[in-house]
Amino acid sequence: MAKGPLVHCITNAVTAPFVADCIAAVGGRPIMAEDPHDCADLTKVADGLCINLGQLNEQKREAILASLKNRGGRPWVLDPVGVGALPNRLTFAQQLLDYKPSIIRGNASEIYALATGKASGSGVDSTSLSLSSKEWASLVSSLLSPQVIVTNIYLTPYRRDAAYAAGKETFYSGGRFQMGSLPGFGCAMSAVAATLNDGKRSVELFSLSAKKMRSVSLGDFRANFISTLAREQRPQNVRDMLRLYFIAGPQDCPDLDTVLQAALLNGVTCYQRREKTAGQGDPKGLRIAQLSSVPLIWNDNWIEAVKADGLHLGQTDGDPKQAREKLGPEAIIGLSVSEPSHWRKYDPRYVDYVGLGPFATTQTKPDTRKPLGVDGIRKLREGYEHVPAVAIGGIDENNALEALGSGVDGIAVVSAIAKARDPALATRNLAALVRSHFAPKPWTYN
Ligand code: 3NM
Repeated sequence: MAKGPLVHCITNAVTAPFVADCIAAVGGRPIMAEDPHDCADLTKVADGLCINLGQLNEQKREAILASLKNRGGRPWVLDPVGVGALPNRLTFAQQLLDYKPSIIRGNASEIYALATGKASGSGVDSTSLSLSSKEWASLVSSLLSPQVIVTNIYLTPYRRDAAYAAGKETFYSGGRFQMGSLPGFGCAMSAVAATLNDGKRSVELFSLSAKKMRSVSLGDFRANFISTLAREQRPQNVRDMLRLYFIAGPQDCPDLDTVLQAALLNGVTCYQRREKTAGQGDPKGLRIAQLSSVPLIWNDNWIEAVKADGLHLGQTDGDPKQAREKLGPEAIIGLSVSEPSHWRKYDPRYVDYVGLGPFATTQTKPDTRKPLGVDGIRKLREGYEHVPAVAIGGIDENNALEALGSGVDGIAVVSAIAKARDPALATRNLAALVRSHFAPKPWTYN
């Protein structure tokens, strides 16, 4: 997907291209700067930071410290490559713990060394350690990081990875043998964790993707893995995009440019341009939308959609298959669904999400049907709960949480922002409601 998080990754040359491709596959934009001056500047604008100690040298140490000293409160991931075998790296990695990594990802030998100060590995690979689950939990909690991922924590009876997060341990089957034989999968898992700001999701994605690749040979494994990873993560990225979906065109408010700027700066996660009359020029606001990090989707305008991030189709707006062929695999394609028969046009190969509505009475689109409410949305979605979906129609600050209670991934609004007396405030209030609905439950370490 376009316009994902900018992820600064200091990593090793052996795996850098693969790591960069994996960041891109899950929707991020990789930047692998290593000059200490670049690192200091970059850390201020990057959304994610991954520090990997592979091929450590003097300049890299300086670059790493410049990044960490300038990162402000931004989360960062530590990948202590090779500390199980190399005392020099281990000392440095232990110093880096003072900068409080949000996520640490390493193999069993590396995490063991980092937590105990004792070397245990034979290289950058993992050595089998016969620690009990309880011993691991205690070692990991001494690192005081919100999430710790240990790959190859148990090599027998089969390879397993573990995530320690929210005071809990979760195991994942650790993928195909190729992931152990080819270098780069651990480094890539750390970088994906930095992109998604979630180590647990990263290890889960690697496990899911590897399971889908049973018959791939060693030589083709990396390339296939990148495609599989992208396919696995895409629906989640679409869901994140749907959280607060703003739709508007010149017909919805006299000063659309100003409203759009307010919406983009205050928390909308997607903007759909919906013009009742085509060809209304290229106003300033639209250019801002193109430049912003928020995806821009056109409603039924195939020509403009080519230059944007995607297209939304009503039931009478044309064929999703043709849209996919024309716009390509990266484009985000949405479809309106208001009654069960409308699912006939839905095909997961072509459509990324659906808009379900109207949720409540709306003045904005006069030809809508009877409002569906929570029960109607649930019923309409039966059998299609896995499809990313946004509720639309008559949603504002008063009923946003009710609409989200129907199980959708987000809310789409026109008038709640476009006609608000203070569009910036209305956006902030709606964004806060959406965040409160999707906020992870609080947790503490045992
Ligand atoms: N589609 P407001 S309702 C564009 O039910 C649109 O498919 C709908 O505007 C549908 O947020 C709608 O101002 C208008 O109610 C939503």
